[in-house]
Amino acid sequence: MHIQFHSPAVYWVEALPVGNGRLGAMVFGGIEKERIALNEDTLWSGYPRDWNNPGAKAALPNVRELIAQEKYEEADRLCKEMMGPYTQSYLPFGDLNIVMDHGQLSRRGYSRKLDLSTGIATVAYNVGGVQFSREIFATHPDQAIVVRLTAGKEGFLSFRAKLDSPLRYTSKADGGHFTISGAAPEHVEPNYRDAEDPVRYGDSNTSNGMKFHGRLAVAHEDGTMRVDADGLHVIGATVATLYFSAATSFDMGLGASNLERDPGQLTAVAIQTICEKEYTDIRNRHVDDHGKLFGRVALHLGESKAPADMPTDRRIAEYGSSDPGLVELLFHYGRYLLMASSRPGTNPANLQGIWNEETRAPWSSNYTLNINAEMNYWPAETCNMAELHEPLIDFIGRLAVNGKKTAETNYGARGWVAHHNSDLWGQTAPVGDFGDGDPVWAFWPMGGVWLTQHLWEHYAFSGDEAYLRHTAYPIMKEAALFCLDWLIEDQDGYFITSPSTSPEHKFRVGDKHRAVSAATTMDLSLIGELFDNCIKAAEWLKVDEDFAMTLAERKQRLLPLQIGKYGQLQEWFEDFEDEDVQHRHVSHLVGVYPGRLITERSAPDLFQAAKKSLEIRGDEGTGWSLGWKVGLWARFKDGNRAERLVSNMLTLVKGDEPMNAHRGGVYANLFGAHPPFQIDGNFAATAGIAEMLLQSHQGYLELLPALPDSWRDGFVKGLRGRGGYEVDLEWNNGALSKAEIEVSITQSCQVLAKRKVRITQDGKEVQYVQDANGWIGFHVESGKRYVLLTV
Ligand code: FUC
Repeated sequence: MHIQFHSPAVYWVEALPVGNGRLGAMVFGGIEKERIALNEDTLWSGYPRDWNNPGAKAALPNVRELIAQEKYEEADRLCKEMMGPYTQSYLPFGDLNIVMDHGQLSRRGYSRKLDLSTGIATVAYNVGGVQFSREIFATHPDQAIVVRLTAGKEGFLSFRAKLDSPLRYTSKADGGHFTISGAAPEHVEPNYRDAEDPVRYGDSNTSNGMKFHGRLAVAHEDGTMRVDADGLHVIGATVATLYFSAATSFDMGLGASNLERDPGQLTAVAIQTICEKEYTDIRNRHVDDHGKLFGRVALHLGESKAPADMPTDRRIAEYGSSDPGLVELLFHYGRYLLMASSRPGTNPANLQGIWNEETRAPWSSNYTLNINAEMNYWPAETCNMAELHEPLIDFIGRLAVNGKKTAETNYGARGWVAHHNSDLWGQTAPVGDFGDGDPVWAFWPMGGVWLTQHLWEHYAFSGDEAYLRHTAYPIMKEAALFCLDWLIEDQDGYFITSPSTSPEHKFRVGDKHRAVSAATTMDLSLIGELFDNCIKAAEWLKVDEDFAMTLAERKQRLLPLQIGKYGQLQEWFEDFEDEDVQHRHVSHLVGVYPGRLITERSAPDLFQAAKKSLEIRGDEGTGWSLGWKVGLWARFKDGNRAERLVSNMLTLVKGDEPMNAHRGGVYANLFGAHPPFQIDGNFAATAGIAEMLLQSHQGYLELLPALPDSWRDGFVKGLRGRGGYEVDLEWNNGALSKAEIEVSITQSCQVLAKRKVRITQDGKEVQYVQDANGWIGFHVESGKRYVLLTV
C-alpha cells in the first residue's frame, strides 16, 4: 500500500499527492529544500460571463441542410458559427518551500513514501548521525495541510518556511503567521492556443479575478520562532508542525466570487482553530476519517513479486502487471485519489484531480465532458465511495441551470445542454472561440446527456427514492426535454441528431477528413439510455406518464445502430472510413461501457460488432484510453485481454515525456500519463479492475465475469452492485469459491455464478433456484448477509 522512492522528486509527477478534496499538496521531499506544491480546488481564472451564442440558432437550419445534402466540408465550416468562448483554467495555488539548516554534514538513508491506507506521506533521512523526518497529510476533518518536522536529537531542527506562487501575489508576516494573497487572472488562454498575452490579469483594484489567500503557521514546543518577510524561522527546535490553509472568494452557492467573502478572514479562522488542537488528535482524526473510507474495499490478486523496498518507478518498469501487488496498488490508488480530490461539498475532480502546478495547464485542467470528467467518477459507485460522487452530482445541478439558458439562446430548445468542456463557472456553451476551434471536439452537445448517466447510477446503486425524486429525475427530465427538441426526423421517419460529431474522431470523405455529420452512434446511445432511465424513473416515481410515453415512442424511432462492412459497430450514421483506425476515443462503444444499452443479452449482434470495433482500435492509447479499454474488455468478458490493457497501462512514462496522443501509461508516482498527466486514467483503471470482478449492469450480480488466468487465487471485499448490494468474493484456481452478499433492499436477488452453490444466511440454509446457465434466484432481506459457498 505504498508509493515509495529512495530519492526526492525531480519532476512534479514524481512527487507524492495528498489531498482532502479541497486542498491538495504534492510532496517533493528534498533534503535541504522541500517543495510542497499546493492547490485549492476553487482557484480558477475568470469569472462568470455570458458564453451563449444567439448566432448559433440562425446557423443551425443551414448546417442541417448542408448535412442532409452531404456537404460535409461546408457543414464543418458553418458549424464554427455555433461556437462560444473557451473555458477558463484551473490554477496552481503556489508552493510551500522549506529550507532546512543542515550544515555540511553527510546525508544517508533517504526514503520518501506515501501510505495509501493512512493518507500520510513521509520523508526520512539522516544527517551527520541525526535522523530527520517529515510527515505530511491533508486533513479533511480539520481542513488543512499539515507538515510535521522532527529531528532525532533535541534542538537539531532549524528551518525557514515560506509561501510563494506562480500567480501575482503579495506575501507578508501577519501576526505570528506568514500569508500570501492575490487576485487570479481574469483570463487564461488554453495551453494549446498561441496567444500574445495568454495570462491576463485585471487592474489590481478593480480585478474581477478570484481573490485567494494562503496562511502558514507553525506550532513548536522548544527552540525559537520568528516571522518576517522571508517566512517563518524556526531555530533549535526538536519537533515543529506547519499548518497551511487556503481560501478563495468563490462562493459555491452563487457559482461566482462573493465580494463579502474575505478569504484572509477564512484562513485566519481555520488556522486559529487548528492551532488550538493537539497534533496527535489532528493526526488521529485524519487517520480515522481516511481509514473509514479507504478501508471499505480490500483486494488480493496474489503475492507481490517486487522486493518490499523497491522504488515504485523501478517496480513499474521491471515488473509491471506481472506483479499482482502493483496491480492492487494501481487499483487502490484510484480510490485514494478520488478520496483526496472529491469530497462532499467540494468541486468535482478535474482533469488533474486537484493537483496542478501550471498556470496554463494542459487543456486548462478543466472539466472535459466528452469522456474525461465522467471517467473520473466511474469507480465511485462500484468501489464503494458513493458519497464522493456528490461533487459531480452537485456540479451537474449547476450546469443544468446554466445549460437551460444555453439551450434556449443557442438552439431555441427546451431543457438543458452542455457541450465539450466546462469549468468552475459552469460553462455550458460549445468552446472554440467563436470559430477558432475544430467542431470535431468543440461542437458536441451531448455533455449534459452523458452526465445524467451519473445521476441515474447513483440511484441505481443505492435505491434512494427521495434522491431520485428530488435531485436526479428533475435534471434527467430536463436533459431529455433538450433531446426531444434536438432530435429531428430524417427522410425515412427516423429521429436523428444533426449536426453530430463522434468526439475528436473524423471520418473520411475521399482523401479528406470531416467532423460533422448526423446521428453518431454515441449521440444515439447516450440519448437512448437517458430515455430508458427517464422512463424507468417516471414509472417508479409514478409521475409524468405522458412524458414517459413520448420518450418511449421517440426511442423506438431513433435511427437504429448499425453494423458496418468490417462487422464493426458503425461509429457514424454512414459506414464512413476512420480518420485513424486506432483513435484513442472509443465513443461509439459508450453503450457497452460505461453504459448498458448494448449488452450480450439485450443486443447480442451489436454487442459482437462493438467487440469487433474494439479489436480494430487495438490495445494502445493514451492513459485514459487504456483505462477505458480495461472496462470494455471486462464487459466483453475477456479477462486476459482486460489484463493486457492493465499491463499496457503499467508502462513507465518519464517525467519529461512530451504530449503523446497514441501511447500512455503511468508516471513514477503512478499518476496516469496521457501523457501529459491526466488523472482520468487512474480512475478508469480502478473502475475497470472492479468491473473485471463484479458486474451488475444487466439486472443481476455477475460474479468474476472477467477473471484473467494470471489472477489464480485471490479475494476482493466491499465492491458494490446495483440494487444496494455489497459483495465480497473469493476465488481459487481461477474459479469462485465463496461470495458474501450484504443486502440493503429487500428484493429478489439474481446472481450469475456459473457454479453450484450452497446459500446460507446466519448459518441457516436459504432456498434458491438455479438454471442450467448458472442463474441463481433467491429472496433477500434488507440488513442481512448471505453466504454463497461453491459445492
Ligand atoms: C480530449 C482528449 C484528449 C485529452 C483532452 C483533455 O480532448 O481527446 O486526449 O484527454 O480531452
